[in-house]
Formats: sequence, C-alpha cells, structure tokens
Amino acid sequence: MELKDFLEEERSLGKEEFIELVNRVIEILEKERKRDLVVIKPKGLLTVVGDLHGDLASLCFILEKSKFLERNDKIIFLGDYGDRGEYSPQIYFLILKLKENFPKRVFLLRGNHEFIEGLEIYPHDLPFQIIKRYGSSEVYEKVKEFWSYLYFSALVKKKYLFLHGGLPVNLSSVKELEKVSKESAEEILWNDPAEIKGFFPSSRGAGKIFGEDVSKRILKVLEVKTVIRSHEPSLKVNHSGLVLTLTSTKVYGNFASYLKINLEERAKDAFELEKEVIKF
Ligand SMILES: [Mn+2]
Repeated sequence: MELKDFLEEERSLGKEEFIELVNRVIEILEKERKRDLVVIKPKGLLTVVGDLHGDLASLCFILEKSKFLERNDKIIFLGDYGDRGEYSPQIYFLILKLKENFPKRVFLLRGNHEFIEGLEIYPHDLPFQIIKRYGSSEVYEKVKEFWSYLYFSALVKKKYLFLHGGLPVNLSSVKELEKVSKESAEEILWNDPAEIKGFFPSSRGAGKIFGEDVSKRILKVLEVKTVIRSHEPSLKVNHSGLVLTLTSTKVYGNFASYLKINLEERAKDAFELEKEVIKF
C-alpha cells in the first residue's frame, strides 16, 4: 500500500465507511490494550511523531521520508491529532488506516486534545471539521469513543518513556502508568517541563510545570534514561538532557520535525537525540 492510495481512498470515503473503520480499529485496540501503558520491544527502528494538529502535509512528509510503509519499522504518535490545522479528519483517517494495516508496528498515544471528561480543550475545531467533511456529528462521537482506547504512555524498558505532556509529579512506580488515576491522566496529557525546582500549577489551566528534580526522581523509579514528549511547538532539551520535546506540525508557523530512534542501540539522552531530529 502506498501513501497516495490511502489519500485517494480518503477522498471518496463516506460517513458509514469512516465509522466502520473506527470500529475495526477499536476492535484491534480492545484486544491489544490491556493497560494504559504500552511496552515497546527494543527491536528495530522507531519513528517518533509529535503534535500534528491537522497538518496533513507534515504527516505525509514524515511517512514518505521515514519510508514507514516500505520498511518494517515501528512508528509512535505522541497525540494531538486534530484541531488548529484544517485537515484533522484526514489525519484521523490516516492514523486509523495505519493502525488497521500495521497493528503491531503502530503506537497511538493520547494528547490533551483527545481530552478526558472534565478537561475539554479550547479551541476545538475538530467537531466542526468533521461535520464539514462527513456532514454528521455522529462521526465525532465515534472519534471520541476511539480516544478512550488510546494509550497514555509507552515504554522502551531501560531506555525511553514516551508521552504527550509530562511526568505526573508524584509518580512512584511503573504500575501507576499501567493504570493511571484521573489525576495522573491530567498530568500526562498537560504537564510541561521547565528549568525550575519542584512543580507548580500550569498557566494552561490544567496540569503542572515540573522541574529537573522531579524528572530525575521519576526516571530513576522507571529505570528510563530519557522522556520524549511533544505538547509544545518547539524542539528543545530540558532538565540536563532528561527530557526531549519535539513537534511535528507547522500550524504555529514554525518548522515541523520527527525523530528516528534505533531501539537496539544504547539509550541516548535528549542532547544526543536532539541532534538526530529531522527538521523540515
Ligand atoms: Mn498538547
């Protein structure tokens, strides 16, 4: 299957077909997803995709350049699929098709734009874009159902932790990532790292800002070298190399990027990984 075939299929897709696609992917995730955390085996290459926010051109660029469809690699998405950019429905179609076609090689994480109850996001263009594309709010309800099957975080043991926002500041065991509390869910989706000590409430209105001491303590507990996250429109290193932030959308007028990690190599810190990020 080539990317252009997927895009062509999307153009003529009807409401019922889209809903059936979501149902098939939910069925896959229902069988596969035993916990809120997915453990990725340290085999082969992993492409890391940050926030997309409806930027279809950037997703297509990443799929083409990473040669995901031709190779036997893995790919992980760090959430925030829709809103802001105008191609949110198309992004959803593509990630659903990828999961359906390559279930063992595709990992879909939840972002704060795939919100949990009580933490609704604003601005939220997705429902309007879906109605424009499919003429029905039924499709949006189905997409929301799909969100509840997304993982909160992904772990490559002894190496990396992937999540959308940040570490829950009081995390004390990997078990708490396997079954996240409502409080931890909010923090995983909303937190941001900063060069501070400790933590304090975020000006975003949800989640917290956390410092290097928090990262240091939690990464030790998790036995992980580096956290890789998105949630901010930048490429940056925090906490002396413990946290890498990358973005894969140009909707803020900046560059987009992605990362390819060889999971069989030794774990790298965020400074090393930052040098390997492909910007475009
Ligand atoms: Mn976000």
